[in-house]
Amino acid sequence: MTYRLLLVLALSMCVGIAGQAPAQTPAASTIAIEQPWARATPAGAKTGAAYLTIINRGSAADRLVSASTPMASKVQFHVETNDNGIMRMRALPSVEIHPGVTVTFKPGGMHIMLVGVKQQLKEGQTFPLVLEFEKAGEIDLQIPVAKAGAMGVMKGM
Ligand SMILES: [Cu+2]
Repeated sequence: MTYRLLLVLALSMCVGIAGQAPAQTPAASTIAIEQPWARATPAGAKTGAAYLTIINRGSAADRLVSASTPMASKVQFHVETNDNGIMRMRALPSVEIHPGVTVTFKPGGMHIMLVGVKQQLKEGQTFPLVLEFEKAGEIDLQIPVAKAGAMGVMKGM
C-alpha cells in the first residue's frame, strides 16, 4: 500500500521542479504501510485483530498514535507476551517507528485490536481503517479479511 508514498513523492518532485521549498515537512512520504490484513471473526465476537507492516523510510522517528474503523467502537495497539506459558495482551498507548525501521504487527506479537466489533469480519471482505501518525498524519487503508486463524494473507492459509 504505497499509494500515499508515491503521491507525496510525486508532489515533492513537482515542488522541486518549481524550485520552492515545500510549505510543510513532507514527513508523510516517509511512512509506508504494507500487507494489511485482518482475521475473520466468529459470529458475535466482540474483538478482532488486524495486522500490517509499517516502514519508516525517513530520517526522523514517527509515532503511531491512534487508529479507527467504522467496524469497531475502539481500536487499540496491543502486544502479546508469553508470561510463563500464559499469553497476555498489553495495550500500548502508541508505537514509535524509528527511522529506517520496519515494524511488523503479526499474530503472536503486536496487533491492532478492534474492540467492540460492530459487524462480523467475514473472509473475503475488506474494511476501512485509518492510522494516525504524529508526523505523517492520517493514512487510510483498506484491510482485506483472511480466514479465522490465518497467519498471514501471503501464505495462502
Ligand atoms: Cu489484543
